[in-house]
Amino acid sequence: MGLTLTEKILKAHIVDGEFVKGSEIGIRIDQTLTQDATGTMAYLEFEAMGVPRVRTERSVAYIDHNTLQSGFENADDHRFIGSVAKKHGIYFSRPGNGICHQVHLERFGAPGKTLIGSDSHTPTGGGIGMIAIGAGGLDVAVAMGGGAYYITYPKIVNVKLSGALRPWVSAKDVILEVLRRLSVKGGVGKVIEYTGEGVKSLSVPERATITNMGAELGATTSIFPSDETTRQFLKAQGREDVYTPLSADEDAVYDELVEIDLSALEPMAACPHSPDNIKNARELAGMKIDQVCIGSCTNSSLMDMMKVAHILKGKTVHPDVSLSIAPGSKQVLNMLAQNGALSILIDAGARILESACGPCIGMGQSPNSGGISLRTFNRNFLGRSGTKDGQVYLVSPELAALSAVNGVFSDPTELPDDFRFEMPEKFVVNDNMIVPPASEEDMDKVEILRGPNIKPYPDTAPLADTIECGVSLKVGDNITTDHIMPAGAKILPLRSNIPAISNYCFTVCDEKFPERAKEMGKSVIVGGSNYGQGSSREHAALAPLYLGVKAVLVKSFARIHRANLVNAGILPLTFVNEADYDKIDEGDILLLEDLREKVAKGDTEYTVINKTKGIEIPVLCELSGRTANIMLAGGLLDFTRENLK
Ligand code: MIC
Ligand code: SF4
Repeated sequence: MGLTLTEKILKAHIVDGEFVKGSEIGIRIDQTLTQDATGTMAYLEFEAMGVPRVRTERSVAYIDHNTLQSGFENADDHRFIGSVAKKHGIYFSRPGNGICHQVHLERFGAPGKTLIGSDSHTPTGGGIGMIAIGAGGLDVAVAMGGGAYYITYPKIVNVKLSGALRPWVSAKDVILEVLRRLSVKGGVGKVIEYTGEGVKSLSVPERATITNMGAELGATTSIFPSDETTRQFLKAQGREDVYTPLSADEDAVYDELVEIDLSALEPMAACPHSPDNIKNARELAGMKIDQVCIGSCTNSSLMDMMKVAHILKGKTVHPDVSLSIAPGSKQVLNMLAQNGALSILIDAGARILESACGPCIGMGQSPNSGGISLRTFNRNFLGRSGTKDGQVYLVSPELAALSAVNGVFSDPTELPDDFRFEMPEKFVVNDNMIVPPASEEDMDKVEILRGPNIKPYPDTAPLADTIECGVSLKVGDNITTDHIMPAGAKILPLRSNIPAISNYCFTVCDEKFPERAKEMGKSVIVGGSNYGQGSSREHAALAPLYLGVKAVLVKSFARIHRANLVNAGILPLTFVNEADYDKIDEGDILLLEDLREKVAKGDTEYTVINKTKGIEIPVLCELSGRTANIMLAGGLLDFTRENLK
């Protein structure tokens, strides 16, 4: 029986477990990446493990999320990460060099390699045939120390592409179509593998747009084959040596099939407040808009920017619209400057931002009250833009640019078919903003620079035998990590300080939550399905840990967040009968007994006694041998320390 591409790469990297669907496997990690908003914590964790030098083939620390520097905190974090990187063998991509995923694709990614990154959009690397997975910072720290990364051996979905996109229909529309069909939880436990004749018609940046936003499916990752297009892209980056052709076997067997005829697609938008709330552009055409933001790791390649420049050429941004543009990397910005396109953008009235995440994570450019904002980004969760009632639509760069000129939501397929873009034979390569680490001989001379806002990892304790405490919060379905641990210009600078950032935990849902949880001392959170979707931020587990949350009981979890809860030593529980969700209210006192014995024995069926209501509720706690030991130890940090001894 033939193998899928995913299986081929996983097979070449498996170091623990059996190749059986649904079981836990450990894979060797070739490359890691971190960004600054998750990086400080990841490097504190790495330091706590006591490994002197990273054991990966390549580890890179990027500074891209938190670049406003409105106080000393960000700059301190940047210096801390830079110094840790230098000491421990990690390449350091300085602020200004670009968004981690864009730069990693350009400068470091390699077909057939495994990459984990402390950012959920790490699957961008799937655009050149990598198995690239988003993970919590602690998992990345362990991988840097040479430890395996554990995933559930995934189901593999074959998204078979045929045809080619019509003019002004975009790679963004491909992933919006996949989201429309599968939903934000449709990818959980799965890898999305793209195959078929249609693949050939897509350039590497287009493929990367699709794998990047595949994160919104909840998928483990997404991957494209590595083919002649990949070779040319790598060659143009001066890295042809890392090219290797890779694809699934002809007779590979997939778990699911999704067929998409690219030529039948039309421009689409993900409407507020979920990436799977899809409408065709036609239905929205004419709607007045207030803001357009172009950029982010999803759509900030040279090709995207050239399309935008083509549409803006000789035009002026509509008087009622603010247009901001953030090219994804120094390479892209530099090439736009050299070929004159930057001048076209400036001339049209675009507000050029630095090559960083910026508005995507609420670092500036929040829309006006109730404002309608078209963004080429990947997430439009409630409040993420920084304006609570902001209405964010996720669209392609071409749709965004045309709408910015017209002042209303516009369908770009109305434009004349006169845009041609040839991928450059050579990109402008200058890695002067990537600082290599100190040599092994010099590493001891490097001083770690710690600012006063950088606080240690919260206290942990081995799993208690009994949990008896109240429900501090009950929330509904599709709770995102932006609900649990919001970001934005005010809160992001606190990422290195768990006591301080925990004061904002869940405040999007309930402003009183942090105070109440602290008063209760210990508590349980109850939630609906797909709890914790979105980002990889382990702060969404560390802040609850700091606030005394002992268990989270929900209908279902998103992958990375569940792993982060286990890593933080918080018990992840799911209802056996979803209807039992209605049998618990905020304030109820819950009791779980004999936990240590049950976890150690690998029992999965537990009973929650709702003492307030006098009822018993069956729940599942699915921990395998390894995750059970992590839980017993009080989290992955303690577990790793014990195992390193
Ligand atoms: C995001 O897009 O939500 C982020 C900000 O990049 C996060 C990481 C973080 O919260 O620091 C992610 O995607 O993992
Ligand atoms: Fe940055 Fe936005 Fe991409 Fe997250 S999704 S890495 S915040 S650009």
